[in-house]
Amino acid sequence: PTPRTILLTGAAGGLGTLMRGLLPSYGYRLRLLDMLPIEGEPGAITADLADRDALRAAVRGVDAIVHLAGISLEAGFDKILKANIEGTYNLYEAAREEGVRRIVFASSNHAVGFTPRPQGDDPLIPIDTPRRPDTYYGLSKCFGEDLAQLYADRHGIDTVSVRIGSCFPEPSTVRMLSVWMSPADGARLFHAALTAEVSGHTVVYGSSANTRLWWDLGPARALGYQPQDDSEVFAARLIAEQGELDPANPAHANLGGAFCTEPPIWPY
Ligand code: NAI
Ligand code: 15L
Repeated sequence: PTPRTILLTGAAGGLGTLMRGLLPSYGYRLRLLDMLPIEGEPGAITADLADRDALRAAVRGVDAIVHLAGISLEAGFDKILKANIEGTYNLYEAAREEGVRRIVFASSNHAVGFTPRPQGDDPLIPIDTPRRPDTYYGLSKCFGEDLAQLYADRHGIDTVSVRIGSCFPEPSTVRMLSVWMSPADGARLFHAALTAEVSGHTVVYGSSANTRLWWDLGPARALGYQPQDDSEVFAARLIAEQGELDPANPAHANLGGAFCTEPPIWPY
Protein backbone atom coordinates (compact mmCIF):
# COMPACT_ATOMS: atom_id res chain seq x y z
CA PRO A 1 0.00 0.00 0.00
CA THR A 2 1.12 3.56 -0.70
CA PRO A 3 2.28 5.22 2.51
CA ARG A 4 0.27 8.27 3.45
CA THR A 5 1.46 9.65 6.78
CA ILE A 6 5.19 10.24 6.80
CA LEU A 7 7.46 11.28 9.63
CA LEU A 8 10.00 13.74 8.22
CA THR A 9 12.99 14.07 10.57
CA GLY A 10 15.34 17.02 10.15
CA ALA A 11 12.37 19.02 8.91
CA ALA A 12 13.90 22.36 9.97
CA GLY A 13 17.01 21.86 7.82
CA GLY A 14 17.76 22.82 4.25
CA LEU A 15 16.60 19.60 2.63
CA GLY A 16 13.78 19.20 5.14
CA THR A 17 12.46 22.65 4.29
CA LEU A 18 12.59 21.86 0.56
CA MET A 19 10.80 18.54 1.09
CA ARG A 20 8.18 20.11 3.37
CA GLY A 21 7.27 22.21 0.37
CA LEU A 22 7.36 19.46 -2.26
CA LEU A 23 6.24 16.14 -0.76
CA PRO A 24 2.64 17.12 0.08
CA SER A 25 1.89 17.41 -3.66
CA TYR A 26 2.44 13.63 -3.86
CA GLY A 27 -0.43 13.17 -1.41
CA TYR A 28 1.58 12.66 1.77
CA ARG A 29 0.57 14.00 5.15
CA LEU A 30 3.77 15.03 6.89
CA ARG A 31 4.54 14.81 10.59
CA LEU A 32 7.58 17.00 11.22
CA LEU A 33 10.40 16.49 13.72
CA ASP A 34 13.56 18.44 14.45
CA MET A 35 15.59 19.43 17.49
CA LEU A 36 14.97 23.04 16.43
CA PRO A 37 11.50 24.59 16.42
CA ILE A 38 10.12 25.24 12.93
CA GLU A 39 8.68 28.66 12.28
CA GLY A 40 5.10 28.56 11.06
CA GLU A 41 4.70 24.88 11.95
CA PRO A 42 3.15 24.81 15.43
CA GLY A 43 2.36 21.11 15.07
CA ALA A 44 5.99 20.09 14.53
CA ILE A 45 7.60 17.87 17.14
CA THR A 46 10.63 19.50 18.71
CA ALA A 47 12.80 16.63 19.90
CA ASP A 48 16.37 15.41 19.81
CA LEU A 49 17.20 12.03 18.30
CA ALA A 50 18.65 11.20 21.73
CA ASP A 51 15.14 11.27 23.26
CA ARG A 52 13.91 7.71 22.80
CA ASP A 53 10.50 8.30 24.36
CA ALA A 54 9.86 11.25 22.06
CA LEU A 55 10.94 9.23 19.03
CA ARG A 56 8.62 6.41 19.95
CA ALA A 57 5.69 8.80 20.18
CA ALA A 58 6.75 10.51 16.95
CA VAL A 59 6.80 7.32 14.86
CA ARG A 60 3.57 5.91 16.32
CA GLY A 61 1.00 5.48 13.57
CA VAL A 62 3.08 6.68 10.63
CA ASP A 63 3.31 4.61 7.45
CA ALA A 64 6.93 5.46 6.71
CA ILE A 65 9.82 7.69 7.78
CA VAL A 66 12.05 9.98 5.73
CA HIS A 67 15.11 10.31 7.97
CA LEU A 68 17.05 13.51 7.30
CA ALA A 69 17.94 14.60 10.85
CA GLY A 70 21.55 14.65 11.86
CA ILE A 71 24.80 16.52 11.45
CA SER A 72 25.18 17.15 7.73
CA LEU A 73 28.86 18.14 7.52
CA GLU A 74 32.08 16.98 9.16
CA ALA A 75 32.29 17.41 12.93
CA GLY A 76 34.15 15.89 15.87
CA PHE A 77 33.65 12.18 16.38
CA ASP A 78 31.72 12.55 19.65
CA LYS A 79 29.12 14.79 18.03
CA ILE A 80 28.76 12.51 15.01
CA LEU A 81 28.49 9.52 17.32
CA LYS A 82 25.65 11.09 19.30
CA ALA A 83 23.56 12.60 16.49
CA ASN A 84 24.16 10.37 13.49
CA ILE A 85 25.13 6.99 14.88
CA GLU A 86 23.22 6.73 18.18
CA GLY A 87 20.46 8.98 16.83
CA THR A 88 19.82 6.79 13.79
CA TYR A 89 19.92 3.68 15.98
CA ASN A 90 17.34 5.26 18.32
CA LEU A 91 15.07 6.03 15.38
CA TYR A 92 15.27 2.47 13.99
CA GLU A 93 14.55 1.06 17.43
CA ALA A 94 11.49 3.30 17.71
CA ALA A 95 10.37 2.16 14.25
CA ARG A 96 10.81 -1.49 15.22
CA GLU A 97 8.88 -1.04 18.45
CA GLU A 98 6.02 0.77 16.72
CA GLY A 99 5.85 -1.46 13.62
CA VAL A 100 6.91 1.09 10.97
CA ARG A 101 7.94 -0.94 7.93
CA ARG A 102 9.61 1.54 5.56
CA ILE A 103 12.36 4.11 6.03
CA VAL A 104 14.08 6.32 3.48
CA PHE A 105 17.53 7.12 4.87
CA ALA A 106 19.46 10.18 3.76
CA SER A 107 22.86 8.62 3.17
CA SER A 108 25.52 10.60 1.36
CA ASN A 109 28.08 10.45 -1.41
CA HIS A 110 30.59 10.93 1.43
CA ALA A 111 30.11 7.24 2.35
CA VAL A 112 32.17 6.59 -0.78
CA GLY A 113 33.88 10.00 -0.91
CA PHE A 114 37.45 8.79 -1.35
CA THR A 115 36.48 6.93 -4.54
CA PRO A 116 38.37 8.55 -7.44
CA ARG A 117 35.92 10.38 -9.65
CA PRO A 118 35.57 9.18 -13.24
CA GLN A 119 37.54 11.12 -15.83
CA GLY A 120 37.23 11.04 -19.61
CA ASP A 121 35.71 7.76 -20.72
CA ASP A 122 35.95 6.08 -17.31
CA PRO A 123 32.83 4.13 -16.40
CA LEU A 124 30.31 5.56 -13.97
CA ILE A 125 30.83 4.56 -10.32
CA PRO A 126 28.63 1.54 -9.55
CA ILE A 127 26.46 1.37 -6.43
CA ASP A 128 28.47 -1.60 -5.10
CA THR A 129 31.79 0.22 -5.17
CA PRO A 130 33.58 -0.39 -1.84
CA ARG A 131 32.78 2.05 0.95
CA ARG A 132 35.47 4.72 1.26
CA PRO A 133 34.16 7.30 3.75
CA ASP A 134 35.96 10.60 3.54
CA THR A 135 35.12 11.91 7.05
CA TYR A 136 33.59 10.77 10.36
CA TYR A 137 30.43 12.19 8.78
CA GLY A 138 30.76 9.79 5.83
CA LEU A 139 31.57 6.99 8.24
CA SER A 140 28.27 7.65 10.05
CA LYS A 141 26.45 7.23 6.73
CA CYS A 142 28.21 3.85 6.23
CA PHE A 143 26.94 2.93 9.71
CA GLY A 144 23.42 4.03 8.80
CA GLU A 145 23.45 1.88 5.67
CA ASP A 146 24.66 -1.15 7.66
CA LEU A 147 22.10 -0.49 10.40
CA ALA A 148 19.40 -0.42 7.71
CA GLN A 149 20.62 -3.78 6.39
CA LEU A 150 20.54 -5.29 9.89
CA TYR A 151 17.01 -4.05 10.56
CA ALA A 152 15.88 -5.36 7.16
CA ASP A 153 17.32 -8.83 7.73
CA ARG A 154 16.44 -9.13 11.40
CA HIS A 155 13.24 -7.13 11.74
CA GLY A 156 11.74 -6.86 8.25
CA ILE A 157 12.01 -3.06 8.07
CA ASP A 158 12.57 -2.02 4.44
CA THR A 159 14.96 0.86 3.84
CA VAL A 160 16.01 2.73 0.75
CA SER A 161 19.31 4.48 1.48
CA VAL A 162 19.79 7.40 -0.87
CA ARG A 163 23.42 8.46 -1.26
CA ILE A 164 22.55 12.06 -1.97
CA GLY A 165 24.95 14.18 -4.00
CA SER A 166 24.22 17.90 -3.44
CA CYS A 167 20.56 18.83 -3.07
CA PHE A 168 20.24 22.60 -3.11
CA PRO A 169 18.12 24.93 -5.25
CA GLU A 170 21.10 25.44 -7.58
CA PRO A 171 24.61 23.97 -7.90
CA SER A 172 27.21 26.43 -6.57
CA THR A 173 30.46 24.73 -7.62
CA VAL A 174 31.85 22.95 -10.67
CA ARG A 175 31.89 19.67 -8.72
CA MET A 176 28.18 20.04 -8.09
CA LEU A 177 27.57 19.97 -11.84
CA SER A 178 28.28 16.24 -11.49
CA VAL A 179 26.53 15.47 -8.20
CA TRP A 180 23.64 17.97 -8.04
CA MET A 181 20.12 16.77 -7.33
CA SER A 182 17.48 19.41 -8.00
CA PRO A 183 14.91 19.71 -5.21
CA ALA A 184 12.16 18.59 -7.60
CA ASP A 185 14.17 15.48 -8.55
CA GLY A 186 14.85 14.93 -4.85
CA ALA A 187 11.12 14.81 -4.18
CA ARG A 188 10.66 12.47 -7.18
CA LEU A 189 13.33 10.16 -5.80
CA PHE A 190 11.99 10.18 -2.23
CA HIS A 191 8.51 9.44 -3.58
CA ALA A 192 9.90 6.54 -5.61
CA ALA A 193 11.77 5.28 -2.55
CA LEU A 194 8.62 5.47 -0.42
CA THR A 195 6.45 3.58 -2.91
CA ALA A 196 8.69 1.16 -4.83
CA GLU A 197 7.91 -2.50 -4.40
CA VAL A 198 11.28 -3.42 -2.98
CA SER A 199 11.95 -5.31 0.19
CA GLY A 200 15.05 -5.43 2.33
CA HIS A 201 17.72 -2.78 2.04
CA THR A 202 18.32 -0.96 -1.25
CA VAL A 203 21.09 1.59 -1.81
CA VAL A 204 20.90 4.15 -4.63
CA TYR A 205 22.73 7.30 -5.66
CA GLY A 206 20.61 10.43 -5.64
CA SER A 207 21.12 13.10 -8.26
CA SER A 208 19.56 14.64 -11.31
CA ALA A 209 20.26 13.35 -14.84
CA ASN A 210 23.36 15.52 -15.08
CA THR A 211 25.40 15.60 -18.28
CA ARG A 212 28.56 15.37 -16.12
CA LEU A 213 27.20 12.62 -13.85
CA TRP A 214 29.81 10.55 -11.94
CA TRP A 215 27.71 7.61 -10.77
CA ASP A 216 25.19 5.08 -11.95
CA LEU A 217 21.57 6.18 -11.57
CA GLY A 218 20.36 2.70 -12.65
CA PRO A 219 19.46 1.57 -9.12
CA ALA A 220 17.42 4.75 -8.53
CA ARG A 221 15.68 4.38 -11.89
CA ALA A 222 14.86 0.76 -10.95
CA LEU A 223 12.72 2.22 -8.13
CA GLY A 224 10.71 4.13 -10.74
CA TYR A 225 12.65 7.39 -10.40
CA GLN A 226 12.65 9.43 -13.58
CA PRO A 227 14.86 12.49 -13.12
CA GLN A 228 13.81 15.55 -15.08
CA ASP A 229 16.65 18.00 -14.44
CA ASP A 230 20.26 18.43 -15.63
CA SER A 231 22.77 20.80 -14.01
CA GLU A 232 24.26 21.55 -17.42
CA VAL A 233 22.20 24.74 -17.65
CA PHE A 234 24.45 26.14 -14.89
CA ALA A 235 27.73 24.87 -16.39
CA ALA A 236 28.89 27.80 -18.50
CA ARG A 237 28.55 30.31 -15.66
CA LEU A 238 30.17 28.14 -12.98
CA ILE A 239 33.09 27.13 -15.21
CA ALA A 240 33.66 30.74 -16.25
CA GLU A 241 33.79 31.73 -12.57
CA GLN A 242 35.75 28.79 -11.14
CA GLY A 243 37.49 26.98 -14.02
CA GLU A 244 37.30 23.28 -14.86
CA LEU A 245 38.09 20.69 -12.17
CA ASP A 246 41.84 20.02 -11.96
CA PRO A 247 42.62 16.30 -11.47
CA ALA A 248 45.94 17.23 -9.83
CA ASN A 249 44.09 19.15 -7.11
CA PRO A 250 43.27 16.76 -4.23
CA ALA A 251 40.01 18.65 -3.67
CA HIS A 252 38.94 17.74 -7.21
CA ALA A 253 40.19 14.14 -7.44
CA ASN A 254 37.50 12.18 -5.63
CA LEU A 255 33.71 11.96 -5.42
CA GLY A 256 33.76 13.69 -2.03
CA GLY A 257 35.53 16.79 -3.33
CA ALA A 258 37.10 18.90 -0.59
CA PHE A 259 35.69 16.64 2.14
CA CYS A 260 38.78 14.57 1.20
CA THR A 261 41.22 17.35 2.06
CA GLU A 262 42.66 18.10 5.50
CA PRO A 263 40.73 19.76 7.00
CA PRO A 264 37.57 18.92 5.05
CA ILE A 265 36.27 22.07 3.41
CA TRP A 266 32.74 22.98 2.36
CA PRO A 267 31.60 24.04 -0.22
CA TYR A 268 33.45 22.59 -3.16
P1 NAI B 1 20.83 20.48 7.59
O1 NAI B 1 22.01 20.53 8.49
O2 NAI B 1 20.35 21.71 6.94
O3 NAI B 1 19.60 19.85 8.38
C1 NAI B 1 19.72 18.82 9.33
C2 NAI B 1 18.63 19.01 10.36
O4 NAI B 1 18.76 17.96 11.33
C3 NAI B 1 18.72 20.34 11.11
O5 NAI B 1 17.49 21.03 11.06
C4 NAI B 1 19.08 19.93 12.53
O6 NAI B 1 18.48 20.77 13.51
C5 NAI B 1 18.53 18.52 12.60
N1 NAI B 1 19.25 17.74 13.60
C6 NAI B 1 20.59 17.61 13.75
N2 NAI B 1 20.88 16.84 14.80
C7 NAI B 1 19.69 16.46 15.33
C8 NAI B 1 19.33 15.68 16.45
N3 NAI B 1 20.25 15.12 17.24
N4 NAI B 1 18.02 15.51 16.71
C9 NAI B 1 17.07 16.09 15.93
N5 NAI B 1 17.36 16.85 14.87
C10 NAI B 1 18.65 17.03 14.57
O7 NAI B 1 21.18 19.36 6.51
P2 NAI B 1 20.47 19.08 5.11
O8 NAI B 1 21.33 19.61 4.04
O9 NAI B 1 19.06 19.46 5.18
O10 NAI B 1 20.59 17.49 5.03
C11 NAI B 1 19.57 16.65 5.53
C12 NAI B 1 20.08 15.21 5.58
O11 NAI B 1 20.46 14.80 4.28
C13 NAI B 1 21.30 15.02 6.47
O12 NAI B 1 21.22 13.74 7.08
C14 NAI B 1 22.45 15.03 5.51
O13 NAI B 1 23.55 14.29 5.99
C15 NAI B 1 21.83 14.38 4.28
N6 NAI B 1 22.45 14.81 3.04
C16 NAI B 1 22.20 16.06 2.54
C17 NAI B 1 22.78 16.46 1.37
C18 NAI B 1 22.44 17.78 0.74
O14 NAI B 1 22.93 18.02 -0.35
N7 NAI B 1 21.63 18.62 1.34
C19 NAI B 1 23.75 15.60 0.67
C20 NAI B 1 23.92 14.31 1.26
C21 NAI B 1 23.29 13.94 2.41
C1 15L C 1 26.60 16.15 2.03
O1 15L C 1 26.54 15.03 2.49
C2 15L C 1 26.25 17.35 2.84
O2 15L C 1 25.22 17.09 3.77
C3 15L C 1 25.85 18.52 1.96
O3 15L C 1 25.82 19.69 2.76
C4 15L C 1 26.83 18.70 0.82
O4 15L C 1 28.08 18.95 1.35
C5 15L C 1 26.88 17.44 -0.01
O5 15L C 1 27.13 16.31 0.79
C6 15L C 1 27.94 17.47 -1.12
O6 15L C 1 28.70 16.51 -1.24
O7 15L C 1 27.97 18.44 -1.87
